[in-house]
Amino acid sequence: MKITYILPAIGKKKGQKYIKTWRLMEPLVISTLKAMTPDDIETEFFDDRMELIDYDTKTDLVIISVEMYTSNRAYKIAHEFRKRGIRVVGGGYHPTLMPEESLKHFDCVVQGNAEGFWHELLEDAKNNQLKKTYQGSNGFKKGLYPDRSIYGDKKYSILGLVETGRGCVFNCEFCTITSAYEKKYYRRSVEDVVEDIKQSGKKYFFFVDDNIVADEDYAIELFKALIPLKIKWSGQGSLTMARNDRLLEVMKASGCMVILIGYESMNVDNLIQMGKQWTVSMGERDLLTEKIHSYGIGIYATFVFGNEGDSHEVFEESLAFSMKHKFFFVAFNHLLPFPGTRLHDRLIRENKLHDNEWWLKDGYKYGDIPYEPVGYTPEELSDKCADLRRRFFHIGSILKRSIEAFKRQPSLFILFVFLSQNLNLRREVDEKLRLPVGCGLDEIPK
Ligand code: B12
Ligand code: SF4
Repeated sequence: MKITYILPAIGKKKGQKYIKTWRLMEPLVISTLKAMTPDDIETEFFDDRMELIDYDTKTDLVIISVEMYTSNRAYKIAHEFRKRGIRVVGGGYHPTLMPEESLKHFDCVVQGNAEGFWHELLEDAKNNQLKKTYQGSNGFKKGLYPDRSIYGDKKYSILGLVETGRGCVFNCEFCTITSAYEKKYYRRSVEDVVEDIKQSGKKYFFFVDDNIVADEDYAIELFKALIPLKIKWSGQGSLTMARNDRLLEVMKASGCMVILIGYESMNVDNLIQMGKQWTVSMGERDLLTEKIHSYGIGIYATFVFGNEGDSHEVFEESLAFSMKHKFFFVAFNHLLPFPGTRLHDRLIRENKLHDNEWWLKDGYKYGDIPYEPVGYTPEELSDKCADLRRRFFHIGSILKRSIEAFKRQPSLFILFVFLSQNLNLRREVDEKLRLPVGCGLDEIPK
């Protein structure tokens, strides 16, 4: 039997074969699935973000990993294969949260993590008895490490992606993770994380956990175990980490360069509405931010706009706060009602969505706002976010912040990361904006 893995792109501009960008991150989901696949099954992989898919490839089963943004395109890709008589399995966050929609487009839909059923699914496929749905369990499988040989000669960024935990104990209204993992957090054993890092042969890592400090005792144990490996890493975590000096100390010692923190909003009412009031009180924000910087750790700050309390001042305050702290990177995102989240349900109840299934709408573009925000038109909200990004990633701002970045972490390597990635994010502001989500597959040879 032969299986073909596919990682779909969000969409491509008309006539565009590839998404132009800096080296893309490796797709950990594909190497994780490959690691569980027995050797007697032949495999191949198309990364739709950087190459054309061969729809006429000789294969028995197509495996597509689907996110909300890639769902529309994934369905079109699935259709092309099914037209050729090939069975297609869809899994990932979107099918997990939207199984009924996904079943309209795939022969088989899987929910949750593949570890629980992957062998059963492959056996069923071999015996022509593929079921319509499979339900995964959400924890880790002991001793399972990604098999990166599936990437072949595709050129990805030097960062190795590694999981240390799955899910999150918090319950923010807009968040897919908490919906998919039902507010639970699953830890991976420290030995497995260390072994994964060793096997990758890499030096620089991105820990993909949504909140790497969700369990502070575990995080301390993990960071201590990373120290002898002498790696450099970045990850994501909540600002609450700054209340724990011991945690920051071992985090830095373990090689943490940059940590992504979701500040989300400068407006407390917005935080309450998001279910994120647990973060910190407003006065504490500056102190905790400075504390993290004082340990020589850079911050990638993210904000979200489109909540009811987002007056003009909130936009400006967020930019001023970001410039004051001279963050390593920022993301000024617009609030998006991802399907399967409490936010999506609320906006439906309040009759604010332009289309309940907005992500499938033809003509929907990256950056479009699919609801009526309070106080702005959807276009104004989208433009305001783009404007903040352009100002933060202005050359003058990059240069000013680079001096501070170097003072905090006096290393030429980190300065290189800072400059190259800030320039990359600057370019991406306009490159990604208005990318047609799930656009037609006009690159398929007729
Ligand atoms: C790394 C990452 C990125 C990287 C991309 C890396 C890459 N090459 O894939 C970068 C930084 C570029 C990125 C960008 C974005 N990301 Co991102 N990203 C992640 C992150 C942190 C880790 C993904 C990962 O590798 N997980 C580890 C793998 C092993 O887990 P997994 O994907 O869940 O796969 C398991 C199961 O789901 C299942 N499974 C998955 N697919 C399939 C398929 C089949 C057939 C089967 C059987 C099983 C199966 O089995 C796997 C093993 O158990 C996740 C959050 C997270 N913790 O997962 C967000 C996440 C996937 N990203 C998200 C978003 C929104 C984005 C952006 C849109 C952000 C933005 N505003 O621009 C962009 C667009 C990405 C795109 N598709 O082009 C959302 C998606 C939400 C949704 N409903 O779809 C997530 C969930 C974050 C969040 N908190 O909401 N991202
Ligand atoms: S803290 Fe982050 S991962 Fe956890 S529920 Fe909130 S947004 Fe989601």
